[in-house]
Amino acid sequence: MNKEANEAMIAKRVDKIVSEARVLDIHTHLYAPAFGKLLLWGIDELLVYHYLLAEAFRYFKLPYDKFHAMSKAEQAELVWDELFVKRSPVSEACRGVITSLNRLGLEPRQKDLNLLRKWFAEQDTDEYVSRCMELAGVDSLCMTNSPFDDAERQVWDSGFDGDGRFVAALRIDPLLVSWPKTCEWLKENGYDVEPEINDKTAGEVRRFLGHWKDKMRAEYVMVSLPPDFEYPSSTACSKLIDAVVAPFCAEHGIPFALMIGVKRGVNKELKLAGDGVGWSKLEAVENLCGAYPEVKFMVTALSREVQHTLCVVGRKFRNLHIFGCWWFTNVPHLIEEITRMRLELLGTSFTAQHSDARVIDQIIYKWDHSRSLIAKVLADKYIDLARAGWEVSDEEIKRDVTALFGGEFKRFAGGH
Ligand code: RAT
Ligand code: ZN
Repeated sequence: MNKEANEAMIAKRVDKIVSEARVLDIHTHLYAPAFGKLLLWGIDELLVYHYLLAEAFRYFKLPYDKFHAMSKAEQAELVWDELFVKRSPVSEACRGVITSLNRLGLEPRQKDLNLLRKWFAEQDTDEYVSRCMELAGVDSLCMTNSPFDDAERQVWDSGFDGDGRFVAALRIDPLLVSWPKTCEWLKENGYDVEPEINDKTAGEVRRFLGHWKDKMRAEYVMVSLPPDFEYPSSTACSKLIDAVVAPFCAEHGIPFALMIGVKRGVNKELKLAGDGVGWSKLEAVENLCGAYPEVKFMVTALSREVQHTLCVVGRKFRNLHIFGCWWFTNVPHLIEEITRMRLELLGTSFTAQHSDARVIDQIIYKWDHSRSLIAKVLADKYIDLARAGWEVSDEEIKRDVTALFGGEFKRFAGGH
């Protein structure tokens, strides 16, 4: 085979292997069917996704509160009209709706949404979840589980038996970002804590985390943090990491995931869609990884500008696992750029993507779109290797893709 034909063949082989690879989606906001209404799906949920609302509000003329007071169906109709009828749905979040509908066998060009609504209403929840997971090639996925959320806590307290496809992750934002309020809440809920983070308080907060880790069978602890997060520092967040979270994660051997760079509430009128981004100080990650070599840290960063620095930090610390193209970086040109950069600096020792899906149907598009970009970048890398004198086999490609799609996370979290 001549060189060009061989290279075209490599690209084809990679594309096939990546498109068939099974995924462990390590960060979503999805719930197992047993969580009832907390599991979101269907056309209205797809259209009121906060990624789409941020775009639709650029055209809406009505006051924010008027929109928020509308029913979900009415909101979905407004979004559909502005983003899909009056304009072409070229943005990543809009295209995602089209991909998901299309892969479900539905015609996306609808005059009104009622036909689609009728179809979704006829689906059996459990079968539908399995179908979305099958179409996305997702074997299992991590939820985001907050013990501070009343609705969610009720499900855990009423005895959720577990669902092998849905893995729990213990989310602790209120603990680290609003300590005074959370301290009060813990007190009201039977924990003997004080505003000052002394030994007794730290022990009680660790007891709280232990209770929820065991109840949820959580596989990691996670938090999202602002761009100005610093460690070490005199903040309650930094003190709680030292006194509670790091020792807790070390004792139980579970990772601590930090999602860094979100500026919450840049425009509060937009509610969930109103968060922004800022450049983060990744010295905090260097300091944490250096201070706690026995703790497994997972990090994703929200701004494009710090992705290179994050890769370099990853090269320095083996107790750091870098994952996903998060939120505003989950767009094609950045997935391609970031994945390429990571492969060049870290080999295959990272998790290429997580979906961050909030609506189960979204896993179809999120994984479809990411797979084709990851395949493209990987093919380039194997072609470069072939040019250097190393022909990769199908088995080797499969091994590498498995690593990028959850295998490396398992190795890192499992410690073998
Ligand atoms: O991507 C999102 O949906 C964001 O709203 C956030 O949930 C973010 O992913 C997070 O986990 O904080
Ligand atoms: Zn998320």
